[in-house]
Amino acid sequence: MSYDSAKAQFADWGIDTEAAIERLKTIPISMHCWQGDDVVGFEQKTGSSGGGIQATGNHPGRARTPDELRADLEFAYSMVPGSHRLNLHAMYLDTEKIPDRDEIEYKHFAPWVDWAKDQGLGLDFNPTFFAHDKADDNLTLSHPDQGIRDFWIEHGRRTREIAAQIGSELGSTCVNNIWVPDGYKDTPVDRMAARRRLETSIDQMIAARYDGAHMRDAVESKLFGIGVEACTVGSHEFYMGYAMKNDTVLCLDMGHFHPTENVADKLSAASLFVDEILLHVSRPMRWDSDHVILQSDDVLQIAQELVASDLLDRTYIGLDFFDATISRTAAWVIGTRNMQKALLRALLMPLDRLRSAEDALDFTQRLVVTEQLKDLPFGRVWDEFCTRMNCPSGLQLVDQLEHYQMTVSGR
Ligand code: RNT
Ligand code: ZN
Repeated sequence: MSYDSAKAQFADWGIDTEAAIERLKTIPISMHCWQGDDVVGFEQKTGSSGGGIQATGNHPGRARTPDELRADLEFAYSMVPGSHRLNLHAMYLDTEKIPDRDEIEYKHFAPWVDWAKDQGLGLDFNPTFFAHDKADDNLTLSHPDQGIRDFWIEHGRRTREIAAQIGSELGSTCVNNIWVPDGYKDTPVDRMAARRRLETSIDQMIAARYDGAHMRDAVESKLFGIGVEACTVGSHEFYMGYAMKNDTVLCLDMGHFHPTENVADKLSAASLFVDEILLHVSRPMRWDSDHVILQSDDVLQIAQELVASDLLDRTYIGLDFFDATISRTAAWVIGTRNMQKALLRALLMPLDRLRSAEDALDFTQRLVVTEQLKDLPFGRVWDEFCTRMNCPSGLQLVDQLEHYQMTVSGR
């Protein structure tokens, strides 16, 4: 089928494929650096990432240095249509002598910024509150020991300063996302004290003011993790309240809720009370397993909510998954393209027609239309988008992913 006949078929439903393609071009996705190396980072430490984060698998080709990671990223971005962002964690510093977390400075990340400028990428940032001996107890900003809290507060302060400089260098807001692993394996007696400590620590950490055009703070909640089954200090209620009270961005990770909760449903509700949302799009299979995202109902619904609730301009779309059993570059490409495909599908919905049916309580029409829409040739519009953006699709993509993997499998 030609693109023109696909376009005509959508036009019959009152849908403008050209407008959808143009809009899709402008939506950046923040690709997470940690998919490229199984959340290891460049601090030359051994051992697991801790904090209940676990990449499983041993596929050949893991990036071991910043140069290898950048090479992999350059390939991945060339397979993804449009211009996007990189989400960097503080443990991915690029420097000879590795400073401790409370000593990091902008200069340790400057090579990333130069590279991002060169590649035309935006950057986002994250303090790293795990994979460190001062986080071994799964307590950081809420640790009962003031000295440990101060260490992590200093780390967080520095990441904000770095993020602000990155944002100003690149002329693009750098979101600095705070996630801490803090919690208890078994039922604690003083949840309140732990939560008070977390609140006070974050207050101190984010006290310095930066231009919102350069950096924004985000806070990420979690239901539970391995090792913190009984209580996560930074729960959803905690951070929903924190973000509202302190005007930070609220981060919603799709793997951080009960598996039957619908994260898409939260977007309209939360966005009435916070200005901006950061998404960590992920695929929790039975738990927060961080599988590569698919064009699954959850992801389609997230995209649909962003479009239907008009939230695209105040939502930062980031990805958060890591799978070490498959090609790491392919994982990035598949996941990022799936997010874009979900957005394309959402942009190709006859929203006015569906809204009128809903307002008239004509739920039959709403259902018939949504189901009929599934037969429209979305794949043809996607291919057209890829062609216009000089990106492969179909068998060509399969070949190129396989070929690149072969070039790195000797690592
Ligand atoms: C952990 C959180 C967090 C991390 C990254 C590496 O459960 O999802 O976002 O995945 O910071
Ligand atoms: Zn996350």
